[in-house]
Amino acid sequence: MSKLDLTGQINGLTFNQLFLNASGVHCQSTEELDDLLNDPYMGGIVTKSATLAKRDGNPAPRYYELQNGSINSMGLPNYGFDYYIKYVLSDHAKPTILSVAGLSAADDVKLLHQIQDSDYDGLTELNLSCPNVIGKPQMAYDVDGTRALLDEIFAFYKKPLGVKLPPYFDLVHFDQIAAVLNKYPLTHVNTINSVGNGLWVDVASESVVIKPKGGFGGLGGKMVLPTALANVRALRQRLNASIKIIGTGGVQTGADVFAHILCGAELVSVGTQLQSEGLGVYKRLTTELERIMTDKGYQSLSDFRGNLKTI
Ligand code: RRO
Repeated sequence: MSKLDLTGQINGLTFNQLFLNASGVHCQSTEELDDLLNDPYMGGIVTKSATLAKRDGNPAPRYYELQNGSINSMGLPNYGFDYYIKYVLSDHAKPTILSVAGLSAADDVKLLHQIQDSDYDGLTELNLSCPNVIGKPQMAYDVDGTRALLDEIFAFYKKPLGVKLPPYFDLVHFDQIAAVLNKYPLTHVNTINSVGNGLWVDVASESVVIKPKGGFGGLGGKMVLPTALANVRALRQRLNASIKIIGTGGVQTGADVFAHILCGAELVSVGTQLQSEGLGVYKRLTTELERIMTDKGYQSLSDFRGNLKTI
């Protein structure tokens, strides 16, 4: 294993390796979550976003691998909140992040009340950015709605809480969402969720490639790397230093991981590439990242984290 320091911290909690899974990939069942926890190259795990009740999600086909990424409209298939809180409440050798996603703001509040009233003191991440629940907008694109929701939550919620954000594309929107998030004692933001409502066309069959929503779905993988890096960087430049950033999106190589850290990510999560390559991805990425760090003479992520140069 590594002689380099690949650790990160969120809310004083140390992750001994920088890698997480992106929520949604290989994290729906306890068996899958155990696989991730048993991988020595992973720093911690994120659960599939839990809703109050179990959900089957959208009809298949609902995930499709593209040449340069993926498109999905899973529709929040998960075993329900009780299943995931039971899992994170048992003893694990690594930090866990319990991801939760209400189907409405009222559901979000109910989920967080249940965590507040439970024995779970670990990290929770409120998913404000699922693009695939039919008829439900992505909450974090509504800045005033996000402020109202976080006001309601932090009136009673006293445990470590972060949020999962959708990608933003306008510098004014970065300013607006950061100004709201900076008002609350958030532990972290996880950026980016998939780029919502892309569409892929299979020319041979003259058809869309996933069934839900007439083929529209969230984009991930290589094609979203520049968007992910922009969101990590722009939010790192705007958020309070106490709010750490989990960089998610577009990681295929150790160089991509290095770029996320340079933009300011504390930890890095991998989704599409985990789905296509399988669990060996974290060992490969660690080896590639360590090669780059060694060549550059860096011993720790903190030697270059956030130090992106401009010209
Ligand atoms: O389950 C999904 O369709 C899904 C979720 Br909750 C999410 O946050 N992001 C995504 O790309 N798919």
